[in-house]
Amino acid sequence: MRLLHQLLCAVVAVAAFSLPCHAEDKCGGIPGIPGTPGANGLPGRDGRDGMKGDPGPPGPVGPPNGLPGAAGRDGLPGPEGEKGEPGKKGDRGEPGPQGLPASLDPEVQKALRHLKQKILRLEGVLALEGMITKVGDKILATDGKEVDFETTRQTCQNAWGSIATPKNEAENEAILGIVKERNRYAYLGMKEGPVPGDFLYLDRSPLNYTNWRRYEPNGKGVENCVEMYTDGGWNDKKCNQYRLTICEF
Ligand code: MMA
Ligand code: CA
Repeated sequence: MRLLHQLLCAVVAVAAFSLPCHAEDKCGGIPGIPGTPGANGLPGRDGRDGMKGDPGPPGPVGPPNGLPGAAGRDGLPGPEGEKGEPGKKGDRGEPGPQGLPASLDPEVQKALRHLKQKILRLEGVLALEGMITKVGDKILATDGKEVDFETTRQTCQNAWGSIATPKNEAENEAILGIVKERNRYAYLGMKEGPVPGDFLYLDRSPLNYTNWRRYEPNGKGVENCVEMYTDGGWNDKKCNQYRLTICEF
């Protein structure tokens, strides 16, 4: 503003200095000295807004007792747990429809005939091979071992049989066949009872067949077991001898 003012004054001064004279006296005088500068003008208008400043520094950490955040997502499933206790037994089911008695069921009867045939064939093979002796409904067999009475009993029981017990002459002869073949005495399935000289089957029932040798039994109360000689005769004998194992089935 001030510069513009000075420029204007200079123009006025030069213009006045170079004015042509028109033959008057007043013309051609010495220009006067410039006046004093005028007073300052009014303030100009505001300038444009400046550029946006940089973001300020982060604020201070908040107080420690802030509210907890929302719960996180569920984790992966854990390993399988141990097997639980068995549940309670269920109620009994309704009874099934009435079936035929096995004795009248042709299917069952046919199956039984087949089984019997197969078993007979197997017994035939075993008898032919000398592995068993058939006598009546009994089958006799030996493992060829000589052991005491209790061991014989246990061996036969373990084989789902019992120690050979002759209950008639045919059975006695069948056992004798094995005794003679092996040329070994064998214990029989009987023992002295509470009465000395009185022998019983192992189920404690009285003997209904005997084949004592002459003068036997003679070991009253001392010889509690019975052995078969190689002639088929019986002798009461102590139970701790080693005798051929013969079982019946
Ligand atoms: C042995 C013994 C007895 C048996 C007699 C028969 C000497 O005893 O085996 O049990 O009665 O022989 O002579
Ligand atoms: Ca004796």
